[in-house]
Amino acid sequence: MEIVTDRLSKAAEIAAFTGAGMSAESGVTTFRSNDGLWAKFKPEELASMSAFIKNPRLVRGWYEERRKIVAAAKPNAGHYALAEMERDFRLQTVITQNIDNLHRRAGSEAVCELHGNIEQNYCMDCGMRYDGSNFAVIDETQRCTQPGCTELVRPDVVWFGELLPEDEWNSAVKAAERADVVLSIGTSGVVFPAASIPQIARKQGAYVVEINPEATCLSQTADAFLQGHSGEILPRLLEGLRHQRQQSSIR
Ligand code: BV8
Ligand code: ZN
Repeated sequence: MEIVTDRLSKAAEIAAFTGAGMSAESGVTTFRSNDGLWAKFKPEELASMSAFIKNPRLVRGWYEERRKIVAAAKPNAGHYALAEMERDFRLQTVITQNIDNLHRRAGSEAVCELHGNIEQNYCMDCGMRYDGSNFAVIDETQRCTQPGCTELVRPDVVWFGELLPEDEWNSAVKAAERADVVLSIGTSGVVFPAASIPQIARKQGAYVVEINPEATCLSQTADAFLQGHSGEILPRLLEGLRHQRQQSSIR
């Protein structure tokens, strides 16, 4: 832990790359651990355009259920630690695969949402946005209510087989290429191209730290592996940074 804190205190730029494990302690189930969301369904069955066209009601029901879990969830100590690292230290960007908005709700400002945001929806034809309160206007058929438009309204998330939003992806790659240290937190590193972010950073000489209770396919290429829960490890790293700053100000 000390070596990592030391690296973080010396870094000119830090980036965080987060996955579903980041939100596990907020009660938002992950995708691949045994109680994960996918455990009940196969990803292509639900998080894909073909699944949505085939059975919009099933896919909408799944997102409705997850939206409720996310709405009831609160950012955990890990989210708040990253927000404070952005405010008081040199964390430049949070690159997240998560669609639960918990980083922003914890106060992080520079957030790249690679896979979209579950609280946002849009009409597949006219593009009309249905976010938050006005989402309720869509009746059971979940069709657009704009005059003359009857197209389906879909969640503003990236489904399997869909391209990631270009701006988000480009800013994420830029942040990874500039970072001296990357914290890869709570991700199994299975979903691409997002999972290539730590490698992109490493190729530019970044020091990559993995934070996860279990080893993953990213572990071999990480420079440090902090085994444990992000809600517990990130506040300790923040504490260490504060302590180092205090020490250097006394000297
Ligand atoms: C695309 C939004 C281009 C929807 C999601 C190579 C290159 C490019 C593409 C591919 C490729 N190989 C395969 C592909 C196709 C595919 C893919 O990667 N498939 C996988 C399954 C093999 N990729 C795509 O389709 C992507 N698009 O490639 O476009 C293209 C387009 C057209 C034609 C050709 C090419 C789009 C992928 C986006 C899918 N959308 N989410 C929704 O959420 O409903 S992905 C979904 O998985 C979530 O975003 C999730 O975040 C993400 C990744 O999972 P993780 O975050 O890692 O979560 P997981 O549960 O797996 O792991 C949690 C970890 O946390 C575990 O390790 C656990 O130990 C740990 N943990 C648990 N508790 C804690 C903890 N860690 C810390 N603290 C704790 N307390
Ligand atoms: Zn429309």
